[in-house]
Amino acid sequence: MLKELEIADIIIDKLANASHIVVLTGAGVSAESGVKTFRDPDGIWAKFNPQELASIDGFMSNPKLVWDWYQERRAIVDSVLPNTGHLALAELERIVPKFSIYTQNVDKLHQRAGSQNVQELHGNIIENKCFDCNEPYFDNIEKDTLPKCKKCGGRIRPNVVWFGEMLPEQVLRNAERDASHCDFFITIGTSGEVYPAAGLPELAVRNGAFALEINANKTNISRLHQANIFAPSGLALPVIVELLKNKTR
Ligand code: BV8
Ligand code: ZN
Repeated sequence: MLKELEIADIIIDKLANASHIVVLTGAGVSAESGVKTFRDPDGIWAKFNPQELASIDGFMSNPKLVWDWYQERRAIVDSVLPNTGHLALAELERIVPKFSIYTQNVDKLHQRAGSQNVQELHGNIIENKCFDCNEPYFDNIEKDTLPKCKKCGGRIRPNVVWFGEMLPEQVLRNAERDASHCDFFITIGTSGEVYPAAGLPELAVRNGAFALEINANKTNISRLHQANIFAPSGLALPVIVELLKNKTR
C-alpha cells in the first residue's frame, strides 16, 4: 500500500487509546465500489428528484416509477463488491475494544465486507415489506408487477426510510446513545445533509468525543470535526488501519 497520505500522529494516538469507536457512513464509502452517491455532480439526485422517488407521496402517486428505480439500484448493488474502505472498517472492528457502525447506506456492503455491528439508519433496498402492515415480503419482485401483501393485500415497498418517515426507533436511540458515550467518532463519506443522522457527529463532539471526518470533499459538517482527511475513504481507511496496527504491535 503506497502511503500517499500523511495521517497526523494525533489521529492514530487517539484511535489507539480509544475505548469505544462509533462510525457514521454515507454514500461516499460505497462510491469506490461503483455505487453512485446522491448529491455528487454525477449522483442519483442529479437525474431524479428525491422527493418524487424516496418519499411516501412519490410511491403512492407512481409506484411503478419508484419500483423501477429501486430495482435498477438493487441490480447495481448486487453487481458490485465491498471496497478497501469497507474491508478496512471490518478489520478495525476486529482490533479495537468496542466498535459500532451506523450507516445511512441501504446497500448492505458493510455487512458483505464482514462488519458485524452494523445498524441501518435508513433501512436497506435488499429487503421488502408491506406498506400497510409492515409484514416482511420474501418473494422475488417480478419486473413490471406491483406485488401485494399476502397478509393484508397492502402494497409491497422496499424496506427503506423515505423522506418524511421516522427512522427505525431503536436504531436511532442506539445511535444517539453510542454517539453520546463514545470517545472517538468517525464520519465517513456523507454530505451531512440529511437529519437526524447528520446530527450524530455534533452530538458526539458535544459529549467529549474526538471526531474525525473522512470525505473526498469539504462538507457542511467538516468544521465541527477536530480532524479531517480529505481523501477517498477506500484510500484513507486502509492506511489508518495499517498505521494503527503498527503502533499497537
Ligand atoms: C425524519 C431513502 C421525522 C433511501 C433517504 C431535522 C430533524 C429530522 C428531520 C429533518 C430535519 N430537517 C429536515 C428533516 C427532514 C429530512 C431531511 O433531513 N431533509 C434534508 C434533505 C433537509 N429528514 C427526513 O425526512 C428523515 N425522517 O426525520 O422523520 C421528521 C420528518 C419530517 C420533518 C421532521 C421530522 C428521513 C431521512 C431518510 C431519507 N432517506 N434515502 C434511499 O432511497 O436511499 S436520504 C438519502 O440521503 C440516502 O439515504 C443517504 O443515505 C442520505 C444521505 O446522503 P449521503 O449518504 O450523505 O450521500 P450524499 O450523496 O449526500 O453525499 C456523499 C458524500 O460522499 C459527499 O460528501 C461526497 O463528497 C462524499 N464522497 C464521494 N466519494 C467519496 C466520498 N467520500 C469518501 N470517499 C469517496 N470515494
Ligand atoms: Zn400487509
